[in-house]
Amino acid sequence: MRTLKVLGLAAVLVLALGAFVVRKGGGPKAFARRVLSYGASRQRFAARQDEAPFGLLAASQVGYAPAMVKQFTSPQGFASFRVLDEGTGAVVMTGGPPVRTLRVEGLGPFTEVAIGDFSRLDRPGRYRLVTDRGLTSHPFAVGPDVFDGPLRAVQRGFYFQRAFTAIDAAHAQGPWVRASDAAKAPPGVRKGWHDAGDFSVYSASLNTALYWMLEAQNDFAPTADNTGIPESGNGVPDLLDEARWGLEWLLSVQDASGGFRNTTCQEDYGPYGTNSPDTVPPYRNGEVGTIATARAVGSLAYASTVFRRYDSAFADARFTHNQHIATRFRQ
Ligand SMILES: [Ca+2]
Repeated sequence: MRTLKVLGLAAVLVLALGAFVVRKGGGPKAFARRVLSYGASRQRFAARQDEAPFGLLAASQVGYAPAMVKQFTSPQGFASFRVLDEGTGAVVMTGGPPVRTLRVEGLGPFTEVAIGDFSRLDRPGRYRLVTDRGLTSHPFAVGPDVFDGPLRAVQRGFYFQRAFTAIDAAHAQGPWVRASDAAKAPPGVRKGWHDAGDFSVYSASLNTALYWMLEAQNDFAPTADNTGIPESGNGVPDLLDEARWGLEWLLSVQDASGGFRNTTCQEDYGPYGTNSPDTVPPYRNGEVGTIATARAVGSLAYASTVFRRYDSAFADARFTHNQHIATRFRQ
């Protein structure tokens, strides 16, 4: 009798789970992913705050480095403002009227916003702004390390977008794993980053991302080799490892003419939100194009200067060679 009860309970549970899966869609894999991400979803929901649009002063929630220009935006004018220490409530700075106003569109009833400046606050800490008319900001940080977290998050985002590879549990550091989709790539095509919604790989967005990665490396030379990607710990800054992931796609879509392809794309797309690396059909090669080739030449030339310090063979043998071929294509 007891066994029957347990079996009955199990059957009810299975039916309930089945109904849940059917209702939410996506099958057992998607269901398992939802179960694994339950904790994070709950945490996000608990942190959610519903606020009136433009009901607060807008201060950077990323924070401000001590020496940088620090400004906030107010939906209404003010004669003065104070900066309060978030922990003690003490006034650490007072400021005057807006340094400028700005005409704006698309902000509902607001056609003008006022900009306040508190650049002279350079002591690291956590603060809040209050105007003489009583508007306040969310708390924000001033410190030399305020960009570390967001930078890491952006870099991690590129890792999760990697194409034609598995995202494994060790590096996902969470439930967002998937099997390799390398078998769906056209012959010879490797790596790159999937686009946001349709999972194709595009020359335009990939080269734009490459430019900013190389620019960041060139300007700031971040050395972090521990961001949790498969290439962490190899002695090369992880930002460059990520850039190389995009560059290798670029090199793999050059055809015999020397020109570069526009995309590695899907034949057709399902409705937005329904495409996934698991379900899309195999990819096909996009066309070779003049603009795509010009973009590639620019990226490869820039990359050859940035990579030389770390991998001169990669910089010289591949980039310079491919650049020459592509230059001939353009002529
Ligand atoms: Ca590395």
